[in-house]
Amino acid sequence: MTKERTFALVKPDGVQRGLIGEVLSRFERKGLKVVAMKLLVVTEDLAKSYYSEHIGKAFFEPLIRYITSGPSVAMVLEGDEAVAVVRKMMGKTSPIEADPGTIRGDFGLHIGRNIIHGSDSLTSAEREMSLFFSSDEIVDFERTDEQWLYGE
Ligand code: DAT
Ligand code: MG
Repeated sequence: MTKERTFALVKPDGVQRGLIGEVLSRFERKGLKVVAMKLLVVTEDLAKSYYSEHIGKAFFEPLIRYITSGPSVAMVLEGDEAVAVVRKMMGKTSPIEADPGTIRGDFGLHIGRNIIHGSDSLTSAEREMSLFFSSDEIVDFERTDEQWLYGE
């Protein structure tokens, strides 16, 4: 097993549309462990570092306005291959193209309002986790169902 930690964010549209519980519930039922979580309004400075890879693209300014437009819920999820698992559960960037059964495929209609973010690699995960959480806000613990999730 390759235990990983990844970063996910329920974006302001997900919070306003009452989807925090739905999203969290999917991750929990999958077996991913929530090891850090907070509700916050992403500031412009944080948004710009978080999305620095997109500086200069046409959608950058609207993206910054969107992500800072209201509260988001940030979390760190842990589990076997968590980075890839979360990306799969989110679906493609555009909710129009995202498969039914994925979060974006089930709840979105527009690329500029796609409900959730998830890190795309372990390197991004490390970077994003440290932008949103201090190390003492990420908690090591065992979930009692782990032996049933992973076997021997
Ligand atoms: P993802 O969120 O799937 O990792 P990304 O990192 O390429 O996608 O882009 C970050 C966010 O920027 C994405 O969730 C929504 C927005 N975005 C990306 N491409 C876009 C586009 N062509 N038009 C409008 N918004 C876009
Ligand atoms: Mg991305």
